Amino acid sequence: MSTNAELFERAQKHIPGGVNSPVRAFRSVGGAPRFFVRGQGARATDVEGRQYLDYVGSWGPLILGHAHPEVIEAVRKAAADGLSFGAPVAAEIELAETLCRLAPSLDMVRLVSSGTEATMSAIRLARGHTGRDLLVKFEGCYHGHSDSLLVKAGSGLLTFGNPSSSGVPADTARHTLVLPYNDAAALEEAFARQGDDIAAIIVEPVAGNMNLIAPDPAFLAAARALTVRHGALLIFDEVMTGFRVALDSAQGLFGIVPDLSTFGKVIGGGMPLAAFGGRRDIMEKIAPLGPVYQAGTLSGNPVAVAAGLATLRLIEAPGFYERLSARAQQLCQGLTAAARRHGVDFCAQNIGGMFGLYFARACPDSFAAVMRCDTAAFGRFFHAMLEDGHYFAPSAFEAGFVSAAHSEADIKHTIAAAERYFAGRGLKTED
Ligand code: HOZ
Repeated sequence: MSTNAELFERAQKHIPGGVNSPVRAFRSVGGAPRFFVRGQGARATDVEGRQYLDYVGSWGPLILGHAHPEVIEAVRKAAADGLSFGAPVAAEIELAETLCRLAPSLDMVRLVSSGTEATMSAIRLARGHTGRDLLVKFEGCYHGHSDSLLVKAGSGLLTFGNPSSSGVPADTARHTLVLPYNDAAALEEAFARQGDDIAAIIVEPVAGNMNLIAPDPAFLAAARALTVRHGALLIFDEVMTGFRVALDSAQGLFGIVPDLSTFGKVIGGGMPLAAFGGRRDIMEKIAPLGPVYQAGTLSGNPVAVAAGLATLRLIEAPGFYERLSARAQQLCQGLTAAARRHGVDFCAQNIGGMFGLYFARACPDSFAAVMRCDTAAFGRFFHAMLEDGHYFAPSAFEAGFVSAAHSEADIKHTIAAAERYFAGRGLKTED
């Protein structure tokens, strides 16, 4: 049997950095990534046979935990009937109908295979619809890895301190205007200056790729009002928040109806599936109805659609989000209280089933504030918890996730481990 370290060494010979997505590489916390062999409920087991309570959940999709029997059964059944047709299947309609019924802004949706495809296509559509090029995004927000979006982005780019990717043509980057998150005044100024050239604002309605930053309601309201006033579109990137913070997603939770939205993660139940959608008059601009082109061989893949439908059916159960939120809140309040008892500058907060952990006295409300958190203290905490069997995201700039499979006892177990750590290491962050 190979160890994690051995597999990591082998992986690096033929896979850049040994991983197929940079934030998995443990670079900012050090050490070898865990190579997982199986997951069940709230727990995942690595190649060395060590079991972890999993607070990453595949970076969000696993809202029901690992290998939920109904999801696995749906996948098994769909797979037995054929993996792909490159032609329509009836289940795609059911998924589109379900998404449109649950998310307030959706009249129509197009299914794709990844969040990156969804955001890239939504932006092309916004540009095609408005006939404008300029896109507004916010510093620290991450919307996948298409060219216009890799400017001052979050997630792996922030984790590795290189927030704008090389390889993006300057001519593309100049069409992206980057503003501070949660700053309604900066948004007002930008629209006063260039409002009639702006095709769209794209925003994570809860920022989840620079750790978790809760939105200021006035900021989201300004984004909505300004886009309406200037004939631009508002795109909510709900790849992370969709069906994660509430059954009607962040747009329902905050009562703001965007023109276009993107979804991923939860809607695929762990399979590669994402979507973009919105107002009918805009969505009808997509080929074959309109001039904006978008396509994909595996779009609407029947196995992924089956996993998504099974997941969506289960999260519609009454009380599902109340229980999920209560678990995430139990974790955040418990960790914060444990840290405070031992004089550690730490806090945590959740919105629905997603949460943020910060080595700081107060939960940050901006990119600048999150950058002041103590990342070295996070790294030490991360490794201590990992050693004890609690798997958090290997970066101080990613949100965490709780699933319906996490029990009250699981959360207590994690809080108790953190308390032991805080008791032994009453680290104070520097002012
Ligand atoms: N974009 C994801 C984090 N926000 C990471 C995806 C992955 O590494 O799997």
